[in-house]
Amino acid sequence: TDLEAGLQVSVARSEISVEFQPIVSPRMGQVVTFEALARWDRGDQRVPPGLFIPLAERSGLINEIGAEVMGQSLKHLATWLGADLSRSLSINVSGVQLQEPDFAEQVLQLAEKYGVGPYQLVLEVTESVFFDADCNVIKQLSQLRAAGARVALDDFGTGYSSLGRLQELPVDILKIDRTFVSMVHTGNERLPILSSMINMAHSLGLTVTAEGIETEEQANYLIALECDSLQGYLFSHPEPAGRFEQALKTSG
Ligand code: G
Ligand code: G
Ligand code: NA
Ligand code: MN
Repeated sequence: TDLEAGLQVSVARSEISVEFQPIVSPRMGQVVTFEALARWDRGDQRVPPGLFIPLAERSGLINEIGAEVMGQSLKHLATWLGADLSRSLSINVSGVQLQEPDFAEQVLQLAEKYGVGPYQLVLEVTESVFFDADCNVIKQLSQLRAAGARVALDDFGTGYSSLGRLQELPVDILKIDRTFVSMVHTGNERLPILSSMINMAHSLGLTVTAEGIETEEQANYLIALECDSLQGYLFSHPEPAGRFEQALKTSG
């Protein structure tokens, strides 16, 4: 299609960029890490990732896009580590990338190239990467975890996994999907599903991040449930790296 041809051209010209969204600690809102998010500006129009990522997955371009995102992200992380702006980075990984037999090796080599420790990386995957029970997916994730990287289960609660199945998955962090967070509003005081998810995750030894925090009320609610970190427009929209580096300079 036209969009697919356009994406191919943009990838070849290295026109895919990356924005970063802070993930903060409940204590004083300190930034603990950033999530890297791919951006495609087609001329002066930004194509949403929800549109071009699935397209890239079908055409196989996702491998090149993933490598580009990983390279740009690690380069920024390397400078941020030096300036103590962030100690780690979360990167979204598609199930298609995890089907490559040398995916883990490539990530570890890139990390080494930029002087980043594997333990400073979080790979975000969705439940769907586990559906096919592809041995290679588990193998790649296990290799990364053995090297010290962490795996986050993204958009949790929107797929088909039960809380019970969590136990079997090779993950370290649970990211609660923003549809659950958006249920937190005045007049909706009791949300047993949220506390169940967080308690279950904690009892399995996982760390919990809540996505899509837009109000103080939502932040306070999730903090009261002992959520470990928070992400959302309340703290910051995704922004180009320069925006955070600027803030670092002005804060001295
Ligand atoms: O940034 P935004 O909310 O528009 O992202 C929409 C979706 O695109 C999210 O589900 C996000 O995980 C996905 N996405 C964004 N960047 C990347 C990327 O670099 N790789 C993959 N695989 N998915 C991404
Ligand atoms: O699927 P994933 O969790 O990777 O999606 C991340 C996307 O969610 C990003 O594209 C980002 O723009 C979007 N996002 C981040 N914070 C918020 C928020 O507080 N509210 C809404 N509606 N979207 C958010
Ligand atoms: Na994601
Ligand atoms: Mn995410």
